[in-house]
Amino acid sequence: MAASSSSSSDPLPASSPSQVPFSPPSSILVVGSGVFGLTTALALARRDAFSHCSITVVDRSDPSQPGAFPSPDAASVDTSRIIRADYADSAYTSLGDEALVQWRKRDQPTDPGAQGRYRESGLLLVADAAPPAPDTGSAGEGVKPKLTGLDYARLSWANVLSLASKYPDLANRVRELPDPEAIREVLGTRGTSGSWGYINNSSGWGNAAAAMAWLYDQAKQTGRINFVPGTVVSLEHNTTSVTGARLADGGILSAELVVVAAGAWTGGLVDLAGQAIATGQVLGYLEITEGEQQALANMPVILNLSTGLFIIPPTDRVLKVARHATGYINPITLTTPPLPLSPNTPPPTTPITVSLPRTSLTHPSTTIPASAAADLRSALRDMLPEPPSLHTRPFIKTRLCWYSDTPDADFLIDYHPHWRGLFVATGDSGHAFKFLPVIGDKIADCIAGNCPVEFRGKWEWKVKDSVTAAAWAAAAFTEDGTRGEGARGVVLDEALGEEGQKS
Ligand SMILES: *[C@@H]1O[C@H](CO)[C@@H](O)[C@H](O)[C@H]1NC(C)=O
Ligand SMILES: *[C@@H]1O[C@H](CO)[C@@H](O)[C@H](O)[C@H]1NC(C)=O
Ligand SMILES: *[C@@H]1O[C@H](CO)[C@@H](O)[C@H](O)[C@H]1NC(C)=O
Ligand SMILES: *[C@H]1O[C@H](CO)[C@@H](O)[C@H](O)[C@H]1NC(C)=O
Repeated sequence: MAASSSSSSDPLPASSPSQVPFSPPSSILVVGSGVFGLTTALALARRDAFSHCSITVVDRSDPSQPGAFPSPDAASVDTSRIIRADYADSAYTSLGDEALVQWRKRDQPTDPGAQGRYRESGLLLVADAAPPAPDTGSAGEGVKPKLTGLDYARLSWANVLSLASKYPDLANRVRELPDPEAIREVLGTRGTSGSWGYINNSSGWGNAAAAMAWLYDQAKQTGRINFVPGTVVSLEHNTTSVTGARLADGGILSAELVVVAAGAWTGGLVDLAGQAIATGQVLGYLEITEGEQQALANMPVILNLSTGLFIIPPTDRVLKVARHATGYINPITLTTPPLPLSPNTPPPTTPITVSLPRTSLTHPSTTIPASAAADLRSALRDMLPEPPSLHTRPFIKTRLCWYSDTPDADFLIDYHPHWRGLFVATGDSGHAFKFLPVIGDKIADCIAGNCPVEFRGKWEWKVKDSVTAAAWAAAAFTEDGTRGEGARGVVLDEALGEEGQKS
């Protein structure tokens, strides 16, 4: 069944503002102050069209409290995120390039990339020739063909070359690494390497927590945003419309338009119909010496698209290694069901289970599976031959970072097709941080009914009925070519438990 031929409930006129003149609501409630939520609030606050609209941001972390924001278990914490325009999909290459123009502004302390928020260390992408990823079948309508890491790297290279034709000096800053020998030379490795790759000296990395603090300052300075600390437990609605959000303390925040930007937690509030699920991705941190810090200070970011393993240059004597892969799921049976797919959806007959984050705040003893720690260790050996002293050094900390993953890694930024008064901005798929300087304006454009042409279709709410939802749920795991070849749908508890039994 085509997604558009929904019979259960016709899309409401108010949910497709491109067809009717857009008139800004009198009040907007943004649920979540991560990259999507906070940039949206800031962009709206700066727009004349919204000058009579009250803007409220609710989040469980209170940004006015030292150390509480960004929440230590949110996705945009710690000191490093890859910032690249290197994408297999040219729409994201252009958006990444737009973001990089902003990140490179570093002259004034308030510029996005100033005070160490962005560093242009270069990015080394490598991949192995591998058999195509197995087709798990039954992908939903509009799901992109699956790419291997090598496909992704080659498409990304083509997109970088086409950007280079726009920026002549870029041509001097990217170089193909056509064979293992060339990769080994750049890495300084003697042993393994990918079979193909390239280096782009015009990409780098950003300090996530510092950038979020900067973003909060920008938002606060508008004087237009009301920040409310509180944990949203459900959305309030009547028979046609979402009307607000209910907080854990029983309080209710009402608004004409609710924008849910709750990252990996979104599925607990809104039935996303298989379009996005929470996956936990592993990270490890090593403490290094001052000498090691200096030796590694000028290394590029290294990303192996065949495994999803990557290493970011160290800051303050901490080196981070991580795996951007299919991750772990954490199925939770909800006591309060999420907002159903449509006002006409019959109430669930059995409790609803969705994958939701399990973090260091809710479960302080959560570790990462030993096999994942071993993978992180192998990244250190394969990608960072010098200094060898790092290869056996224990991690000072490991953690899970929770993504809101979509099958095609496209974001989910759209009005809800069946509920009035509801807009969602989620589905980060673990690659949204880099867009921090520009994404809020794109989301605000979508709210105003002007989704950027190149993202129409990609960012839209695609699953409009339960039949399509079932097909999407079957294809739940991100297959965009950046996630390595690992198993899909591994349950965190089982991965931890099996190892517990083994040891
Ligand atoms: C990238 O930068 C590194 C370090 O500055 C340099 O050695 C290398 O030649 C550069 N590569 C390209 C392709 O510009
Ligand atoms: C990237 O991963 C592949 C697959 O595991 C491996 O063969 C290759 O050596 C890795 N390359 C680097 C540079 O780590
Ligand atoms: C539901 O709430 C919306 C927004 O407040 C309102 O416009 C609409 O009239 C309400 N519908 C019903 C049936 O109460
Ligand atoms: C490498 O090159 C582009 C072009 O400057 C640059 O914007 C970005 O930093 C990197 N990634 C690309 C193009 O994919």
